Amino acid sequence: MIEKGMKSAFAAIVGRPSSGKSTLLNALCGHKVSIVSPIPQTTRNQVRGIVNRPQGQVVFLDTPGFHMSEKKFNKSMMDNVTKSLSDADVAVYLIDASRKAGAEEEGLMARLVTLRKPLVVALNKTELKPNYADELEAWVREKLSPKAVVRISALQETGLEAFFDAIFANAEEGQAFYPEDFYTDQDPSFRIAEIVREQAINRLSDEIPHALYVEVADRELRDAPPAESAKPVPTLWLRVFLIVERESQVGIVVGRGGEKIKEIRQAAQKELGKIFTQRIHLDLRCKADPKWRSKDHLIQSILGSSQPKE
Ligand SMILES: Nc1nc2c(ncn2[C@@H]2O[C@H](COP(=O)(O)OP(=O)(O)OP(=O)(O)O)[C@@H](O)[C@H]2O)c(=O)[nH]1
Ligand SMILES: [Mg+2]
Repeated sequence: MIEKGMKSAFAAIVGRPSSGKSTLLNALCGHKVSIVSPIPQTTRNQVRGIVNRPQGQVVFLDTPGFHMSEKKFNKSMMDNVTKSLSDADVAVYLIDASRKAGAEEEGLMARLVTLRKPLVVALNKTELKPNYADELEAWVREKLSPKAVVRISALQETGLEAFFDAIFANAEEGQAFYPEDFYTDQDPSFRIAEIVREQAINRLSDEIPHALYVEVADRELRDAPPAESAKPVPTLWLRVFLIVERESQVGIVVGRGGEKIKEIRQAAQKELGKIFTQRIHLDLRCKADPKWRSKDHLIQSILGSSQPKE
């Protein structure tokens, strides 16, 4: 039964790479749901974040940054944008207001023009100076006739109340999709792989962040051997691989004397400790899988659903 006046909606957040979609999702949910980095094309999957408010429930869908590319992997990533737009009741177009609109903006706009769904535009990074919010707002109002345009800073968490009001104003009355205590529905292995990937890409540069995927090879809950007179500690044992495209990249990820991979492992272990209640034991290794980005079965498994399999 639908409680009177309660609303619910799926809202897809789309925008070009690095416009701040994942930062916004995390700010809306109040939890780290989606990984963030300064490197474009960080998000590869549809990642769901659930928000419960007095007005009802919104399931936000984070998506990969929209960009034009002929590469197989990138094209499949863009299928996740298309799927999210089709799953959504409301579309959110997030624009980095500290930059002028470019070709990617035009390409995305061409898709949004034909979308028969309510559209809310959020101009992000508005705390930066100078910014192009005024001209971007005039441009989107003319081209897309959005239901609302709001100015926000996902990083500083400003403008979010007006943003929520715009979303709920365009949501229908309906039942919650998830229980109230859920803030995401990600499969635990997906979440672990993403946290490890985030800590790795934030410590690597050049082509490596894009040449990387993460595989959780083993995940087991065990009682760690009790220390003298202490109770056994529930521990999540993880064996995880950082997989790159070339043998020469393995050396870079591992670093001199194994320093780099140790740094990644320690940082990932700390981040995972914030999410899981168990103690984390992370065994992290790196290997190469040449040309993985053009292998269909891998693309499918890496870019497939972030939710548990039925
Ligand atoms: N100054 C400022 N930086 C922001 C803001 N929002 C996000 N950022 C930064 O922008 C960079 C990209 O943020 P993400 O949230 O990863 O961007 P994204 O749109 O999810 O990127 P992709 O997943 O690659 O498409 C990070 O360095 C963020 O800290 C903001 O409101 N102000
Ligand atoms: Mg992202």
